[in-house]
Amino acid sequence: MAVEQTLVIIKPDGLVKSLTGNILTRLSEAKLIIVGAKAVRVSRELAEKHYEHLKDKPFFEELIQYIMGELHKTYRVVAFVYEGEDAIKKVRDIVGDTNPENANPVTIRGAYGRITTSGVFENVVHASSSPEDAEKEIKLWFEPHELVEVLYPVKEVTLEKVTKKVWA
Ligand code: IDP
Ligand code: MG
Repeated sequence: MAVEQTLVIIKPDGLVKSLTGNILTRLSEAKLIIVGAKAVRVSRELAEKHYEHLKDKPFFEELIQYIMGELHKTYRVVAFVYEGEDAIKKVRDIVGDTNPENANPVTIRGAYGRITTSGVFENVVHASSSPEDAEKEIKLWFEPHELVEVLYPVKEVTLEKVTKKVWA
């Protein structure tokens, strides 16, 4: 077994249902460590890149609206990077099947997910499903300085005329 990283996202339905504490408690049973965590307002660009592999599906547009928070009028998600032995499978086992109707009731999705009348799977959490996906997703959602470890090779760039917000 190898040490792996995996991206976990508490989706807007998980936040609306106040499930953050419950989800983190369940994930803690996997004995992994958290190496990154933040609340994110999901842009359309981020949503479309994250779900790029599903862009030809009939539910794609609704899925984008779901992860952006449009369906729940809750425009944020909470993202975590977990690390440890066999992290991807351990987290997926706790999270459960993609379709909440098929998911084992003891899993997070089985307990708290639902299918909307228009057919999108509201399944509370995202979890990476392979090492390749995990790397792609972690690089998409986190910058190197937001993680407590250097997970992937980095390079230094010198930026000129950077405009950013600082505390007034
Ligand atoms: P995963 O989240 O279990 O890895 P993916 O196939 O990567 O599943 O799909 C991403 C998300 O798209 C799912 O979590 C779910 O919200 C939604 N989704 C996937 N397949 C379907 C479907 O057949 N109908 C409706 N929504 C779906
Ligand atoms: Mg997936």
